[in-house]
Amino acid sequence: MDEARYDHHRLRQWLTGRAAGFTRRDLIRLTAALGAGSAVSTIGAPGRAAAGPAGPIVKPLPADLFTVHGTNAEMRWSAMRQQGHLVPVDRFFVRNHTRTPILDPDAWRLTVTGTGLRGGPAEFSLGDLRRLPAVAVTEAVECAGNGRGFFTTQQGQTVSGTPWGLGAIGVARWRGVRLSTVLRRAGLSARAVDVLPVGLDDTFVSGGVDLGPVRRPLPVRKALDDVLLAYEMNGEPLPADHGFPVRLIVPGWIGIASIKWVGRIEVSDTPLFTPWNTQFYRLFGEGFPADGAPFDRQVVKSAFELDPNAALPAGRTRTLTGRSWSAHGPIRRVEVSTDGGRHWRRARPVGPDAGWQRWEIDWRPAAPGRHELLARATDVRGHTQPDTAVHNTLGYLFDAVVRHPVVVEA
Ligand SMILES: Nc1nc2c(c(=O)[nH]1)N[C@H]1C(S)=C(S)[C@@H](COP(=O)(O)O)O[C@H]1N2
Ligand SMILES: [Mo]
Repeated sequence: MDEARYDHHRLRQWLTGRAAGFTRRDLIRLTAALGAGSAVSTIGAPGRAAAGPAGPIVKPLPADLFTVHGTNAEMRWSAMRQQGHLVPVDRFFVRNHTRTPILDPDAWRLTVTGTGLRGGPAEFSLGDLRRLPAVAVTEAVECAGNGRGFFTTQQGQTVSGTPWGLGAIGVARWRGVRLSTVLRRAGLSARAVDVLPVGLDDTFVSGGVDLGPVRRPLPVRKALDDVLLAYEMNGEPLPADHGFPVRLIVPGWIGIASIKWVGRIEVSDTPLFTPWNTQFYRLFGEGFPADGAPFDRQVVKSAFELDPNAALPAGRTRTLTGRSWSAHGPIRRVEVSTDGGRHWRRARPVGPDAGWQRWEIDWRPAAPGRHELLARATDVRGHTQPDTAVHNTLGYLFDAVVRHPVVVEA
């Protein structure tokens, strides 16, 4: 079964009450009464250190590297111009529902529990995980709402959520243990269908309702495929803001799947529901089902390594650089327009395609004034960035070509 079909199947089970006798009304009632969803129990704070950080994010957020949106920090694309393939930690975007918790790695434990195990709960220390076979991957983490701001600024539409530009993505080298290795050691049963990683950060309160800890179920098929429990990022221990001591990395899927500060994993023989796969991270609005359309994967996007309204000198050749990416496979082609979309030229690929494809193209702007740069990528499966993204009320999956303004100076 593919991802969308699985989600449909899961939703049908839920609607017909086969999800452990747990209905949508139960979810709403429980959420209101207990301040938690179905899978929440006592997720105390084992390993949580006494004092938290002063702000929601621990690392410095200098204005030349980040744009801050509340508890989140977006990478400025100009900060990647002189960089290699990977995004250094000092400029990697941060998406926090609440705030970065400071966890004690010695006290930290990963507990694996649930009806999808053959036996009782299993527990792993950080040392236990480090002794298991390690794998490393170069993968993107990208927020489902990356580019959301362009629904408004470029398409004149209303959406809710953080008004990200294109900087809610980063590519890093992640090292850790396969989730499949840990689940099998924990005694995974053949009847398991869903895997629910639960974060150790504060519970998330939305509209006055405590929705419990950040958590979103994964089908067991994905969990056993290519998901990592990562404890290193770019060759260093995971930084606090990115999930120390251990986070999930779920290749190709929207950022919310890659739960940070994971403390517990519930494995279930019935489908699981949380606000993060029912209320959020579904496509709502005109043309979508009332329950919302499910999605897990990212779409094709491109960005120039320039600030909006960057100043470029007239009459001098400039190498424009950028990156394009798709969750459906490598990028096959990137076309760039320097005249607002009238003419297109092929950009030159630079380096490997892993997480994203870097590219460059020369441009000699003749006339001073305002110009619009456009980059449009096509992936190996033939997905090309459209002129307009499909509107949805929560502003996910903005894949349209972004019109990037620059000012050419005499
Ligand atoms: N526990 C926990 N995990 C989380 C989140 C969170 O707030 N809490 N945010 C999610 C979202 S929405 C995204 S886009 C990614 C962001 O990862 P980063 O902050 O390392 O860039 O983490 C995901 N994992
Ligand atoms: Mo996200």
